Amino acid sequence: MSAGSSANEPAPLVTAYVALGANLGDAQATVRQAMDALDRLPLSRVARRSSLYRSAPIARDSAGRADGPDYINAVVALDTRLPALDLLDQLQALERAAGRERSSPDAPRTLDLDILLYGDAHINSPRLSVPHPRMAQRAFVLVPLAEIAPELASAAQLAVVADQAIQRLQTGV
Ligand code: PH2
Ligand code: MG
Ligand code: MG
Repeated sequence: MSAGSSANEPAPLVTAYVALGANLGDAQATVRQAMDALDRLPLSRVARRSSLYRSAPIARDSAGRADGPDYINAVVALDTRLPALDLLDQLQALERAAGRERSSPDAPRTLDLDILLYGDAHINSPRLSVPHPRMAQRAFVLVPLAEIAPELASAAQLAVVADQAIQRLQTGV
């Protein structure tokens, strides 16, 4: 039998890293609730959660504009047996349930859930690029990632985004 081909075998367990972001409504509550919702996804468990962080909106490229309130961001490690595109379907369903409208790439959003890493997979499909193509340019991704997985965000990578102001919020009890 070839590896991974049997319908009877469970899919392999992978640690995925998911970035959470919100800047409309009660963003802190939305991000905390989304962490709980991720833990309830089928075949999945949240293994680690970062603190919540606050930062000003950052445009996806120099031509873009990112308006609106400050973002609340966080990163979780998700142990999952969902294939990457099934995980993406689940994340998009959670975004829709939170009232997400897809107007433009940098538009304010009630909830954004991005797959940063899916094990050590490299994925380039029309729907999904992993590792996330912009993660290395964003303090709001690298700083919470470094908190829960320091081996995945080196000091050199963090130094590249050190000019981006980001505030770690006090953890509630
Ligand atoms: N997400 C964006 C665009 N800009 N800026 C911050 N600070 N945090 C985000 O999550 C964010 C952003 C598009 O996904
Ligand atoms: Mg997204
Ligand atoms: Mg995003």
